[in-house]
Amino acid sequence: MINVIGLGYIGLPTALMLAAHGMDIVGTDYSKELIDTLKVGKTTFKEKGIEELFQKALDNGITFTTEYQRTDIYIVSVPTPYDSFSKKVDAKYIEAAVKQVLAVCEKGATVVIESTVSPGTIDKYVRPIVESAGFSIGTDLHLVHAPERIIPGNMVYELLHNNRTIGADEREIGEKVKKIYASFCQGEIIVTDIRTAEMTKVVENTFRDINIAYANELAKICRSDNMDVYEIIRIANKHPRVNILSPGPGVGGHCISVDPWFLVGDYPGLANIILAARKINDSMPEFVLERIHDIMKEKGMTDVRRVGLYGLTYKENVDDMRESPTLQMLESMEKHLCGNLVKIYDPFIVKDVVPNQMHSLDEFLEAVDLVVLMVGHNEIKQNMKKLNNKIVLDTRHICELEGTYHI
Ligand code: SAJ
Repeated sequence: MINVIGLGYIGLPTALMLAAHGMDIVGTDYSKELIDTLKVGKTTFKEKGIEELFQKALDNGITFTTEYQRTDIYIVSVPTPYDSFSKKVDAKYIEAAVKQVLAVCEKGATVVIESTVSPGTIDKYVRPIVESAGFSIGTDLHLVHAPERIIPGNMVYELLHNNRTIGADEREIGEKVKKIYASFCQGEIIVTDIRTAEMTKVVENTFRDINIAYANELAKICRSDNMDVYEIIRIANKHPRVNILSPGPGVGGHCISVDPWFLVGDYPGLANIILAARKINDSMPEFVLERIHDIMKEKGMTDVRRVGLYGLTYKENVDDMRESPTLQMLESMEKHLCGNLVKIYDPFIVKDVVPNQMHSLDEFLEAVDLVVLMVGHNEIKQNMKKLNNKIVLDTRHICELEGTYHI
């Protein structure tokens, strides 16, 4: 039996996928509310293909509980925030999970950490907990790092098809865990040591952050000299070795906007491009605010209550708001005492989470003159014509209506 600990955006699909492929799975989460929801077969977030996967997993006997189980394999998938002061990984949730595993596990158990961690975290934070509980690593307990790589919005497909990394300092344990993931993963599974796996995962997300920062910096450069950044990127990308990403209102989500900080925190003075990229990406919400200000001035608009932000999530077609650029913009507007005046709408966020949240696209459009497209949800792409008589600031390059402003 495998006990999957932490049933969020990564833990749940992983548990379901393993169960759907014949593994004996029990999922554990500290939230009773979440467990009660899962027990009745309901998903807690929207994701393509997850409902079918859930059904298969239920058919194969997956169970959910708030209790840690006595078993020989644990997969830990809990959040790893960063300490905003030191910029280092905050391993408190991993530490808490490992302590609870140690309280119930058999000697000889394997603990697989899926959560993203900075290089050296498992050695620095997990090893001492295990050893002080009287377990000897390598005999009484085996440690593995198997970082996930799936992209929200296409998780089920990517779980099946992406290549994976398994980090284990004991080769045979790495091979044993590889077999578990190979039950569903059709990609290549590379076994390496723990520290290399930790570093590789952080490096992947940092690579993307730096590439997005380049696109964002180009957007600022082009804006300053009245050039069309999208046309420039489109043409540059015709070069066989150039592939510039898309500028946007900032980098959100709990991965790409967080993981590069681990390298900045751990390697001060060395992680220079990485730090510069973070700063550029973090400056984008403020840049969008400046654009709104300029457009309002140009159009003679004075009432900020007629400004509407479309999209609260960190990217298109997901319901995840963590580190979302829209929330960062609202926070910044709060400082100028106008954060509670603008109108907000997102079809993926039905609960009221910010002031002036509208509940349908029509209600939203009725209430505003300037629409700022923060996210490219399919809903807005399909209804673009409804923006015909609006002033539109498109931060995602999805609107082709004449007169549209861009970042
Ligand atoms: N973004 C841009 N321009 C782009 C691409 C993205 O502004 O050209 C923005 C998005 O709008 C979003 C943010 O960047 O706000 C991040 O979105 P994303 O789609 O690039 O990535 P995530 O955070 O959803 O998922 C990433 C993925 N990592 C990489 O592609 C290297 C995924 O594979 C990881 O599993 C995931 O992080 C994770 O959990 O670590």
